[in-house]
Amino acid sequence: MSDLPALEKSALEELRACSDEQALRAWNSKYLGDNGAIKLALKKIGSLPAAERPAYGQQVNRVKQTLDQAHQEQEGKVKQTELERALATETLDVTLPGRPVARGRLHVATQTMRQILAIFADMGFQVYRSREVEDDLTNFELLNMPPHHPARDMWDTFHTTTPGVLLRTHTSPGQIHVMRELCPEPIRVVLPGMCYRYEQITTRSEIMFQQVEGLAVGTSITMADLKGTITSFARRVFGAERTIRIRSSYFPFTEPSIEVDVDCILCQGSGCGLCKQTGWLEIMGAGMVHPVVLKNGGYDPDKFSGFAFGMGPQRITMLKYAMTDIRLFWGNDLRFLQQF
Ligand code: FA5
Repeated sequence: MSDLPALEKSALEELRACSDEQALRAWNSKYLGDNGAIKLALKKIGSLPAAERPAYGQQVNRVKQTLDQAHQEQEGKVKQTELERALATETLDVTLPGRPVARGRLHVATQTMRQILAIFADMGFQVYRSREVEDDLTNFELLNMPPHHPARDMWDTFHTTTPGVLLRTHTSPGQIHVMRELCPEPIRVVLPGMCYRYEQITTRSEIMFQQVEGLAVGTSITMADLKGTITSFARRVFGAERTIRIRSSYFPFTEPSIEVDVDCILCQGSGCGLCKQTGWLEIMGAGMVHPVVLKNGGYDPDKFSGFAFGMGPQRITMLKYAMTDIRLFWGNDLRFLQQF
């Protein structure tokens, strides 16, 4: 029994010297752990004469309790000291400004699209959303292009694995959907959205690009209305002084068909790199809705007439900012996107 007071004394002395959690853990396994001094003392009971065992056992338990309690107290002290040290050294300045959150912005294509739709809204055109996956019938046939019509060559097409189902090559099939939905009411709509063509990608052509279609149908709509609408639009987008030029063209779904140029926004028509020295920039295809298309939409061409136009807002953006490569639009390069 004589070894127990010495054990208790040295254990308590060592415990007082423990100033951090690591030292406390080492002390704990030395004295109270599975192979610690107290366990050894308890094992020793079996080897003592029977008469001494109860007194020795009581002593060991008392020392164990003392050490347990002392350990708890020392642990509390160490934790408190650690907390005070942390509070004193690791100060937090809550008045510092926070880290700024990176703010996104609208893509330049979306900005242009919204501007175009807003201009047409001012002229009374509503937005009509039409599907991007079309059938051959609506994308071509009902627009006056029967199978094997040579004009189909103007629109290289992505076909799906379902026969007759394709990605629309232009927004014009939307004309059929609107007419069939609203007939016999007069129509004034714009149809924005993505179009797809199986084309060579170049600085001016993408396989996936936006268009904005316009359609007006009524009982006394003439080419003068088309001209007035386009002139008004061009002046809002490119500047109040703009004039437009109309060239005759061909689309199967309009008759007569035209292509529209605006005088160059950079050189005012005198000739420069942007307009390739012509003084003019092409902005859209258009025309008076073909009688066959009016009929396919449900309108009697003897009573109703209409105009339609189709433009590429990305090409308009390129003209506005003198951009040279259409591939920048969907390239996801922040150096490009952050300029707008
Ligand atoms: C058409 O798609 C006709 N549907 C337009 C139309 C509508 C005419 C209504 C008459 C009446 P076009 O293929 O020219 O026409 O395309 C129209 C515009 O879409 C072009 O002027 C151009 O701005 C844009 N566009 C055409 N192909 C691409 C392409 N690969 N990449 C980017 N923009 C394109």
